[in-house]
Amino acid sequence: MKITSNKKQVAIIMGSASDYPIMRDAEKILRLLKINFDTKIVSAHRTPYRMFEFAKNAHKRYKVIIAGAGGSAHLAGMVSSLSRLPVIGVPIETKSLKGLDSLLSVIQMPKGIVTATVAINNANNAGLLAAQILALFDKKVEKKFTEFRNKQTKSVKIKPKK
Ligand code: RP5
Repeated sequence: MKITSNKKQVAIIMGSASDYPIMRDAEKILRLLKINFDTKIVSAHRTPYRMFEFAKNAHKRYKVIIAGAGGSAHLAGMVSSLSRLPVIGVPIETKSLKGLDSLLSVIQMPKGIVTATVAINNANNAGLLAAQILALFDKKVEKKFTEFRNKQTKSVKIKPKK
């Protein structure tokens, strides 16, 4: 008997719809690697109860969480504190401080609670890191990720075009 499941491998969450143009890059790379995901808006400040509910139950549906936020970007850290899943934070660029505020908010976690952090706006790399985590125990993802890496390596020319 086939057991159907609505489980997804990755949750992509973001503090605001305004983060979506950047967070789409995580969706794109996950799609390329045939990794299924859900995408949701979950704000640490504007929807704290939604964030709590999401984070407390995330391990029932997902294996990795990608969390993007900008400015006083507490989403990834707070979700890390509430969930045992690995959380990858994406600091979103801001107008006032160019995303340095977001970067420091996401990366400077206290000892004992971990958030992996990618470069400002680099949701693509968050997707890749999620894939690398999944590849540890998922042969299909491992194969897709290795193919991606090999293709990328081959695409780098030895000489720049004149
Ligand atoms: C953060 O505030 C969001 O993650 C977003 O990056 C930033 C601005 O949000 P909006 O004012 O555009 O909704 O919470």
